[in-house]
Amino acid sequence: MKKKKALITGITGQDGSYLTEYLLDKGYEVHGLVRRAAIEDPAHRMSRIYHLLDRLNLHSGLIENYASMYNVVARVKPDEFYHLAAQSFVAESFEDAFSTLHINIFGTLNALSALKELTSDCRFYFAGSSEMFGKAKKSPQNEKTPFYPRSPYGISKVAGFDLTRNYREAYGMFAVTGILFNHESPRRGFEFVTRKITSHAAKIKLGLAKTLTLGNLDARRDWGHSYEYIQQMYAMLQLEEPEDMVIATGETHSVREFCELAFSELGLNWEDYVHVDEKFRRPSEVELLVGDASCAREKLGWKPKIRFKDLVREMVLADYERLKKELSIERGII
Ligand code: G4F
Repeated sequence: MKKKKALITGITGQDGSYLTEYLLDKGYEVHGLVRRAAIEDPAHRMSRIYHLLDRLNLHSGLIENYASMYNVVARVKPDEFYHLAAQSFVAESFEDAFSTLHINIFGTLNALSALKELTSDCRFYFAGSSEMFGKAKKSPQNEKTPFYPRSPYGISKVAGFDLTRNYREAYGMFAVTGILFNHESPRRGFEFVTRKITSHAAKIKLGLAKTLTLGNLDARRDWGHSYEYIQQMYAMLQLEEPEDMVIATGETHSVREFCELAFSELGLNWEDYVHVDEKFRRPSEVELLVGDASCAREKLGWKPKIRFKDLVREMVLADYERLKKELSIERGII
């Protein structure tokens, strides 16, 4: 049987790397669209997929450039397209709203438009976000909850959601949005609060740092594991009918609770090390997110297995072991 072809944007990121492994295991031919700079410096910029490079097909280009997108879609003619690439750091979207909106909105429009022109049977997944709910009027949030984005990033994701729905309704394409709540792992970028906490807690334990400075400790998020979430992206594209869906654990915890747990895993009291600085607060904050994933539970059989406590433990221990190894190499012990 002919191998199915998947094209992934954002393949070098946390979700992209797990999804690539998952699809390769399923026998897919996997293609990725990456920036030229990543191909020039694979050890650093492609560290999450470095171990997979000989099993992948990478194409250089920019998602925000229609010609790049058109060319790669024409070359690959994918069966499934996972559009994960974005400027995904909410705080940065306040600093540079123009780039965020440009990359995120045109990236999605370019992908949908190229697919419509070249291979409209391809199934399309758009990485939506719980940030679209923003200052939500009700909790928990589900597919019927009105959007109230609180950042340029959130606004760009609402636009991507609407574009995806419009291509589905106007052209009959199988195009869906996964409204994923926060999902983390040891592969998470260091700028996000969870990884910032786990990497600093590990550094403090090893004597490599003294303090950790954060912003709003009261913000609450519904945190799940990336590896479980990418499986739901795949499952959404295997349904008979296209449908947008919330993926979440249904539990919410504060940044403070995350700190408490992460530090205590390493035998530390977080209050001795964590400071607050206003500069890490956002001009407009999303205070509380918690998802109602009953639709995914019913249609995909979704049930999170990795709980909050296990997620925090996995992340903090991974950072501790990584830094310990780096230290030993530096000191010539191994
Ligand atoms: O980890 P965060 O930066 O993630 P945020 O803003 O919730 O967004 C993430 O999840 C979304 C899904 O809902 C994705 F769409 C998005 O791409 C991204 O992956 O911040 C979480 C919370 C915020 O309320 C923030 O204000 O932590 C608070 N926080 C407090 N101190 C901090 C810090 N966040 C960061 N990054 N750094 C801090 O020092």
